[in-house]
Amino acid sequence: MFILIVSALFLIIHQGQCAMKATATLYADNSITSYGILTFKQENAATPVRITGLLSGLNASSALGFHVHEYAVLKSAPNCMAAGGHFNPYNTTHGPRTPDIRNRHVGDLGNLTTDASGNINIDLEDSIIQLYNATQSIINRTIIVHGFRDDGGQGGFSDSTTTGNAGARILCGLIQTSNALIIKPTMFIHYIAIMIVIIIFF
Ligand SMILES: [Cu+2]
Repeated sequence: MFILIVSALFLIIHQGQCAMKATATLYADNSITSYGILTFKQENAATPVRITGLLSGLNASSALGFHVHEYAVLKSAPNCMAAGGHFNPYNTTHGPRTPDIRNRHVGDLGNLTTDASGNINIDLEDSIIQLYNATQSIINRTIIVHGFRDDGGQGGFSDSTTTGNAGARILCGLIQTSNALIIKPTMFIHYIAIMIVIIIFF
């Protein structure tokens, strides 16, 4: 019983403090061919989301637009068009991956650049997208890699200010939470402290 109470208290205290993690497997449009898996990790709601992963089999030495689009797609053989437009809860103008929300959509993540073999080793951070349950959460939305460079709204094309003139949706994947929260070492210290306090007072 003791343990149950302590565990319940512990979970309440730590809700929102555990790191959150999500993953997305990227497929070619309407295909079951996977091009790699991306991992999204955020320590708490006030820290950036870190995106890591390896994508391969793409055109060599190319900048490819990279965005979170609004709607979910199927986990496998996704129809990338079903993801709708850029995730843009604040109705802002399209822009580059900047910490200034006034000059981008929440889902605007700039470009990925492939190496000479057509691979991308992704490791980037963004301070606007969220994994926590907020207006900016990207969970159950779709990550998309486009065929061309995102001009960040500056290209002067008719779709520069909406999509960055990034071209076709070549890869997409549903962003899903990973079931396990990441337990930090400090949480055990808090757990033991709560146990001691309860034992002393009861
Ligand atoms: Cu896009």
